[in-house]
Amino acid sequence: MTTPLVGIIMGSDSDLPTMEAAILICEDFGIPHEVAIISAHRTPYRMANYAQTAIERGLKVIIAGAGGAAHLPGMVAALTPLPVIGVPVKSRSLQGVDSLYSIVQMPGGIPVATVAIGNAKNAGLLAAQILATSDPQLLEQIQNYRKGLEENVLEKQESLDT
Ligand code: RP5
Repeated sequence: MTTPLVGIIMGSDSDLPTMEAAILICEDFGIPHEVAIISAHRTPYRMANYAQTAIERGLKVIIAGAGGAAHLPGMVAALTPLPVIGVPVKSRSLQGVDSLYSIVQMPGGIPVATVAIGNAKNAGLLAAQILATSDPQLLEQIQNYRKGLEENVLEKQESLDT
């Protein structure tokens, strides 16, 4: 079995539809990953155990999504020196602004790289780019992906011009 390099965790199974985009990026780039529901509030000891054993289990990056009082990314970042990417999940009452503020406002010393509300796709890509700093093959895949983005824009332009 391949050791997961990216841990994709979320506070609730209700976050899964949002976090699917990060899972998809890992699948598309062939990055070994694992997915877990871990709540900072409902399962705090599970969260601590996950974060504290992350390095010894071989993880290189953690993507953590949460909504509302979104403490999961910050608490995990406090418990491991691995890079943590936070995904603010759109909440029912405040549309995810609460999640964004909870995740992005980390105190100096314990960073969480925070993407836009609901943008788990960029979290997956950022994780891939972090891994690509020591993986030339993955770096090439990312460069090809970006070429694809560029070609897509140019094709749209061409169809406007014709
Ligand atoms: C957070 O509370 C989760 O990340 C989720 O976004 C939010 C609501 O959770 P559920 O009530 O849907 O389980 O911990």
